[in-house]
Amino acid sequence: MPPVKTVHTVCSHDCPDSCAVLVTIDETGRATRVQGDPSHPVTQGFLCGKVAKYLDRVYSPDRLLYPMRRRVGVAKGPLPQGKETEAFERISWNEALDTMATRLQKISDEHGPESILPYSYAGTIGTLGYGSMDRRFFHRLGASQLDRTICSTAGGDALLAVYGRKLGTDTEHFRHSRYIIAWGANVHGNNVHLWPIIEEARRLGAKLIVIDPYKTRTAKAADWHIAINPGTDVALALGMMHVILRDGLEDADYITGNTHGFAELKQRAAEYTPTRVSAWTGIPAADIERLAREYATTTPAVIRMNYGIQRGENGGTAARTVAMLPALIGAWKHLGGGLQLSTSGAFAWDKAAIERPELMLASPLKRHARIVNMSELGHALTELNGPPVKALFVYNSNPAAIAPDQAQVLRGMAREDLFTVVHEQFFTDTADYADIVLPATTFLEHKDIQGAYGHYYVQISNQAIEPLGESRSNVWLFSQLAQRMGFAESCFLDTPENLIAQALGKQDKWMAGVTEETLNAAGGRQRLQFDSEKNGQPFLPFVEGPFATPSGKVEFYSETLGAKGLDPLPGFVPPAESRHTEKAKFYPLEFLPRKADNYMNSTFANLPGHQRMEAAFTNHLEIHADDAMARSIAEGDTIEIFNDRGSLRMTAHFNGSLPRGVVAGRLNWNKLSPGGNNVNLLTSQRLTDFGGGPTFYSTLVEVRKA
Ligand SMILES: Nc1nc2c(c(=O)[nH]1)N[C@H]1C(S)=C(S)[C@@H](COP(=O)(O)OP(=O)(O)OC[C@H]3O[C@@H](n4cnc5c(=O)[nH]c(N)nc54)[C@H](O)[C@@H]3O)O[C@H]1N2
Ligand SMILES: Nc1nc2c(c(=O)[nH]1)N[C@H]1C(S)=C(S)[C@@H](COP(=O)(O)OP(=O)(O)OC[C@H]3O[C@@H](n4cnc5c(=O)[nH]c(N)nc54)[C@H](O)[C@@H]3O)O[C@H]1N2
Ligand code: SF4
Ligand SMILES: [Mo]
Repeated sequence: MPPVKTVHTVCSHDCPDSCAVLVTIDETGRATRVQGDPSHPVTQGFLCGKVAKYLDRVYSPDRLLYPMRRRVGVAKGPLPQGKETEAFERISWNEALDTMATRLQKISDEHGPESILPYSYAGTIGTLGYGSMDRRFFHRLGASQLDRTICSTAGGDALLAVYGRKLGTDTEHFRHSRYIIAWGANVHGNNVHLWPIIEEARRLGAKLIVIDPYKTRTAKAADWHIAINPGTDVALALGMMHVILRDGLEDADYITGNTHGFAELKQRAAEYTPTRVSAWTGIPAADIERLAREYATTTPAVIRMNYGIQRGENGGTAARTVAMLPALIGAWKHLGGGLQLSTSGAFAWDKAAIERPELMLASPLKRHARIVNMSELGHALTELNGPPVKALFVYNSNPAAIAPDQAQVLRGMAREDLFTVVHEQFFTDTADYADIVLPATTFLEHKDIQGAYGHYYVQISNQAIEPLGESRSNVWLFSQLAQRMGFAESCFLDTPENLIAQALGKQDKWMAGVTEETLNAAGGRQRLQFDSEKNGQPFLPFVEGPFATPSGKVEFYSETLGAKGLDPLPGFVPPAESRHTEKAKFYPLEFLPRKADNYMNSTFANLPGHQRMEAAFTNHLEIHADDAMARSIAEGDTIEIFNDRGSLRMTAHFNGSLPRGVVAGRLNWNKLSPGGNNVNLLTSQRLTDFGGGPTFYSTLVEVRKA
């Protein structure tokens, strides 16, 4: 059948790229093709392997299509894949909404509204789907507030401490770079649209350096892979500063004009000689010297720091220290120089208008509700008092699989006195613990508007097809539920169109004039309107001040962090779970519980096509041959990997991806893992030094033959 229309949507998965996706619809209203929009300057008409197969996900026979209720007498806990519905019975949306309204009201009356905990993250990063009507609903209810720390707050707070705003070198400018460092950034796996731009720069002579303990596909393709010991980036960055300052390679003009605390930083960096830094990082001193000198003398130099380096115990400081490097050498002055962690701070959504925090004052609490850190979910469900959590409302997330210290999380979710609702596209590990499951739409089935954390375009994502079955969007769900609960405020009647208009309402000058209509007229996408570009000059985010920090300068020294009892200067503290500490006597291997290249965190792990692409790594433990031999482990052996928190069975592989002392496994669904747990059984709830983030990559383990 000939296509009847093509609709502009945006991939809403939690990925820096926010690809423009064109969906072809046939006469029956069915989507027949998804393809990248070739006119998008960054995403350039191609989709990653995960989303190129997106129709497999949308039309999967396993889609959750109807509201369901747990059958009486069926205990909460893991269900075999494909058999989940046997534990549930189908109900109507009416009944689901009534049941939820009644239960939530009762729990609120008996235990206080803060005993209700929403749990959501970035199943969709669409502005409405990520946080709008849902926030209004939970605020009005007086539910606990969720601190959404699970991914990026350590690095985000680091960037704010140094520069005051989450901006970075424009992705498109990487093509002008001559020295590109991918620092804790798996570009090929997690940010693939930067890759062709890096390749373009390399054709013009740029060098690519990858700093990562793991030999990623990115590292394999690089000019130089530096396999750093996990958790030691602070030391490496200070060692580079040591060399740069010792040899006078800093940019004195930029430093004098734009920075705060240089003298103190210089004194601190003097302590970090390449020899000392080498002992911590495992990088030869000569390589530290070379890296520092090449970085400081090749112009333009850019760092793609991604969130990998901030997932350890000193992750806030790691991101903060690396972020200072471009200021030290004045890299921000050059087209193609600088650093990118996230571009999200450029999109000035009117969050207050779409989330309405003042609704908390209209709740029975009459005040702002307590804040619960999502990275401590296990603790929240089993140990928190005043009041204890009695209802858990999950959407946009699969905490049974992705939250750290899984044994405690699952113990909490298994509580029969906990009322759990899960709004999902599939029967995830979390849905197995639900009292009520609700079917959610995919980005093809609802409208949204989206920025990005890896480029500077705002995009409209139009609804391409009708919702499958009785699936409904996040906005619809929380609007309906609010009405069931009798919340009279008119904001609960807002449509997606109203919400989009409100999100754009503040009209920050970079977004001024952007509306749903202008976006559609422009083919679905508009570039942010940077002042310099209006004058024909490139957008160089931190070329000059004033900066949005307390001093108005780039802060090498932070009084703000000092006032919180933290070191105002960067300094290296080895993670408690690392080879440098006592605990390593018992658990001598550093474990990287990684993301899968072919899944998106736990998303896609249940789809056969994606499983085939990922098969070479699924439930594998990657280990150095010497570490394996020392434990009498042969290639392909079933091993047990364990620490105080739990034990997993995996298959050992020596593929040269890791240095001695470091092992790696990948995220999967629990119910698809032997033994019923994934790598997060081994991770801890310890938080990062600042930013309240999780510390997945600071995990010590031991391995033995099973
Ligand atoms: N294919 C795919 N793409 C994804 C995702 C996915 O799951 N799969 N997830 C998405 C999400 S939610 C995010 S936040 C982004 C994240 O994208 P990235 O920030 O790239 O995330 P990670 O894969 O966690 O970490 C990047 C690299 O850091 C390395 N690393 C670990 N510890 C250290 C360390 O101590 N020092 C250094 N220098 N490197 C270290 C890891 O080995 C890894 O290769 O990717 C997004 N894109
Ligand atoms: N060991 C280890 N653990 C990790 C990480 C790691 O690298 N290693 N990475 C961490 C990071 S960076 C992150 S960001 C988190 C991610 O953790 P989560 O945000 O929980 O991410 P996903 O596992 O992708 O689960 C998202 C779920 O949302 C659902 N969903 C998608 N769209 C919608 C929608 O519109 N509405 C609703 N209601 N649901 C929707 C999807 O079906 C999916 O099941 O995981 C963290 N956990
Ligand atoms: S997951 Fe990332 S790379 Fe893949 S289509 Fe979505 S935005 Fe693009
Ligand atoms: Mo993330």
